[in-house]
Amino acid sequence: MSSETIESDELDIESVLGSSVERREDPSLITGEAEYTDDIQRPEMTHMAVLRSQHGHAEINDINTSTAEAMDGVVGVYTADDLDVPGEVPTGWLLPDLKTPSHTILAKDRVRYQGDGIAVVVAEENAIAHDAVAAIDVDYNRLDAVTDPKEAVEDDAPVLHEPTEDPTDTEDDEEIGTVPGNQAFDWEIGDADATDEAFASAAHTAEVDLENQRLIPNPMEPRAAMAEYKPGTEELELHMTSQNPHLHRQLMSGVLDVPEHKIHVVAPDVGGGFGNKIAHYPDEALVSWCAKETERPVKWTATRSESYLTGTHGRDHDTHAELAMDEDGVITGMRVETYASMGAYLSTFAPAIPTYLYGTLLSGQYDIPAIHCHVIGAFTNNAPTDAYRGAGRPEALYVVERMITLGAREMEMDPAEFRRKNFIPEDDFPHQTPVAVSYDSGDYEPALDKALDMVGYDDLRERQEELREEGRYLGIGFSNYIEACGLAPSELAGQLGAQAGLWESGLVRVHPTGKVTAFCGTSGHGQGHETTYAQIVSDELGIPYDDIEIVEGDTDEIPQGMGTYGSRSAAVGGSALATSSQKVVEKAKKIAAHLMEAGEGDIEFENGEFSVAGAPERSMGIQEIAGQAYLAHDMPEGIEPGLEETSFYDPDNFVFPFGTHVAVVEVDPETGEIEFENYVAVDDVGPQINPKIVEGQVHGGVAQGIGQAMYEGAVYDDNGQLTTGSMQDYTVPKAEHIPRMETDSTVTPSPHNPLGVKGVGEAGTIAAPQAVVNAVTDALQPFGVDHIDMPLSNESVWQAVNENAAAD
Ligand code: MCN
Repeated sequence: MSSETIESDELDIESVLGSSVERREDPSLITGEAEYTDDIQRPEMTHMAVLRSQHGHAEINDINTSTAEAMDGVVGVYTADDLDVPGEVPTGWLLPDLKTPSHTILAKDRVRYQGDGIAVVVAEENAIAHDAVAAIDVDYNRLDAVTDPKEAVEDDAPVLHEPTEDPTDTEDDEEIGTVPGNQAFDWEIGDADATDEAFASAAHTAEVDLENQRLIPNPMEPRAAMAEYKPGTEELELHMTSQNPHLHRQLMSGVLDVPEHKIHVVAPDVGGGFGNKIAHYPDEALVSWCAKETERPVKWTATRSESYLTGTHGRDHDTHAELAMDEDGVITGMRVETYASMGAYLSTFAPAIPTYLYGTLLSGQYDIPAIHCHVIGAFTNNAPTDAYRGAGRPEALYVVERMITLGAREMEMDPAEFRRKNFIPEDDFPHQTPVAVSYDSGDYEPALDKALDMVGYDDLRERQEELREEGRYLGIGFSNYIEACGLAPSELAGQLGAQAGLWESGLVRVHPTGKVTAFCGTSGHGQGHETTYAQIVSDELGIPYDDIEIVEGDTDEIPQGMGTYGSRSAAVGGSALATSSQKVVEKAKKIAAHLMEAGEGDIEFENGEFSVAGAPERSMGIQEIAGQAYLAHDMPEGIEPGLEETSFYDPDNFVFPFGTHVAVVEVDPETGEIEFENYVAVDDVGPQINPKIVEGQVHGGVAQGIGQAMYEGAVYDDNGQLTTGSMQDYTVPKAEHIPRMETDSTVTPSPHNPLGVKGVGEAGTIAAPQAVVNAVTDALQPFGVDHIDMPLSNESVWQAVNENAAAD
């Protein structure tokens, strides 16, 4: 179901929420008016380039910067010895036995991944800075590297970081244990004994070894930063490609030891993030330090190669998973063991991703009585991992949905019916899973039924049989995904190790003219917040959409904020704006009652009009009230002038969107080629603020999920060299790779926020990979192919067919 967009002047205040109004941010983005960080110019501005390690693992014997220093146009060359940065790259999420190795802003004696920063050059021109970097001579002593998380924790693996004392041991323990050098953490969730019992009494089991390959995010705009230091006021202004400017301000304050109120972070137009622009990287700290040191504005923009090497990567899991079932195909247990690569150092939110964002979703849409998940996080000689669209949840749902498909195969049941049989029943919400989270709401069968109907399931299965007779292999793959998003609530996040709250702030200011500026602490970078937030505020205040402006991404304008990731903006930021708008209406109601000489209880509010109950002719519009609120000649007693309100919204729980995606493919066993016949996505994200934006988010997410399933994958060689470090070697999915998509929805509101909304930004990416892999293995069932690791290249599909000689 595709909705047509409408123009803003066609909007009707009664239906502004739920209308597919055109994205208001697009005209400037598509006509070149948008201003990205790299577009910013300042008088006397200099440019920074970073010398990065060419080796995956090496000691640094010597760095000779003399040639670079002598080059015309070079302002300064700095190594770790020159930097007097008090802090290190911070870790924002702690686990009980987490090892947090030192991560200095520039590497000192040793580099641990290709791309590790060694020195910086500040120069009058960008090209000079890069030339000077090339002129720096580093004497390395190469060391053996390890790039696989499972191998990294073996005894004979090259060690990246020294063993440390086990932080969970206390003085009372008889012996203080040590955490081995490459082990970042050893974490588990669920009930191991109950799971063992489920397997001991299982009538049927299924198991699989699978890799969730390392991915490299490719936002259109690479990371960039421009810093300006004002010695007079000791203020630092930092423009940067940020998904969370307030968090970057807070972390930067600690790293540089500059008070937070002296740092002004601005995220101008940001060309996509997909999680890649959440973390605190060394680079923005370097730019800031260089600006302070040189007392000149300094700009740095990553080259595409630098983005590949040093932007945080995603996924990189090696997993063994098992499913236990009774004789009727009822699931009784699931056991998961995962090795997760952290890369060379801990990135800001990395510890949370293969643990709390992963293990807690292993129940999927299913009523599984016993689950146990064990994750070992390992340091490896690769770029650090962190959030990448979905972050932990795609990895979890990939495991769940592959296991469910293999469970159905073991039971010789139809995969849709096996799913239906094991769904959490609709009357069992809120549903407490055995892996800590409580799903607030859900109703899984309608989405499945709709998807089955859309693909014409019964006919498809018949056609599959007929085609097999002709030697053609059609496959149907299901993905019944769930996700936990709307990242908040602070109390829960705190219990799980977050070093920050996860509320969101919203400020709604109604000007004396009745026009509105609303400020939110989220920071959109492609999601259409200026449109959807204006829809929310317009609906709450009854003020026309075109009279409402949205401001995000500037720490001086917006009181505080937590940013945009974890599909939290609609559920948490949107709710903060809705709550502030409601407070504005409450205050305006008091003023209206006073001005109309009526009791407050007699005032009704609808579509921006306050009227006296039973006397509709006595009414005042909210925009008129705003004028009176600032004129302040006749205010009710105890009410201050002005009309603006702020909220810090902090919900009780995550939100849990879900859906059914179905991929239909034909696989050629002779060549390994996969051709899409159909892709159907039925998503339940609660009420949709803007169905067209929701559809766009689903399309984009599915495209990235198909990218993972079929094309993408970072490849490091044994020395830690990234062999897929460019767009030529790393296939980013293009329009021609993406099939026709049919989307539809069901609506199960979340009880946890005033809008009932659930996030959509990551849904497609979480859902799509397993839909594709399940479709391809379904097509190849006659060849006995149970599993193929992603990406499903023609070669790997062909090999799987030929390794299994079971063709009939
Ligand atoms: N929305 C809606 N109705 C709902 C839910 C959401 O209309 N029921 C709208 C929202 O108002 C918002 C958009 O859909 O305009 C996405 O909302 P939400 O799901 O809250 O996600 P966020 O805005 O917090 O965005 C983060 C999410 C993530 S985590 C990644 S990664 C991602 C994604 O968004 N990165 C993106 N989508 C992206 N889209 C673009 N263009 N670029 C990225 O980098």
